[in-house]
Amino acid sequence: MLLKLLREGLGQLIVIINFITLPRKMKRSNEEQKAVNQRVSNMSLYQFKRCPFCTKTRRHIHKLNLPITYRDASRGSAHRDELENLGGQVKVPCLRIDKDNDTQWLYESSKIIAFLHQEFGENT
Ligand SMILES: N[C@@H](CCC(=O)N[C@@H](CS)C(=O)NCC(=O)O)C(=O)O
Repeated sequence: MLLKLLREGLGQLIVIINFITLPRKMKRSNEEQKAVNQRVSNMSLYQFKRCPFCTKTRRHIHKLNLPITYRDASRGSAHRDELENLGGQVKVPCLRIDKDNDTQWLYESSKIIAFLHQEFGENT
C-alpha cells in the first residue's frame, strides 16, 4: 500500500518535472510535417500516464513532433485488453504500428525511441 503510494507519487513528480522541462519540438516545413503526420497516423502508443518509461518515450515523441495517438492501458480499460490479447503482454510503453493488414507491437521504451529517431530524427 505504502509502496504503491510512493510509486504513484514519484510517477506524478516525474510527469510534472517532465512538463516543466519539455524539450523544444523539432521544426519542419509544412510539407514535411504533413508527410510525417500522415506516416504516424497508423501508430499509437499504449501507455500509463505515470509510468517513467512512458514519460521518457512521450518526451521523445514530443521532441520529434509526432502526433501519435496515446492509448491509456491502465487497469479495466479496453486498451489494456487489446494490448494483452493482440500484443501478447501487458507492458507499457508499447508502440502499435498498423500497416496494410499487419500489426506490429513494439515493446521496450529504448527500442521504441531508437525506432522513432531512426524514422523521424534529424538525420532522416
Ligand atoms: N524495460 C521496459 C520496462 C517497462 C515497464 O516495466 N513498464 C511497467 C509500467 S512502469 C509495466 O508495464 N508494468 C505492467 C503493469 O503494470 O501491469 C521499458 O523500458 O519499456
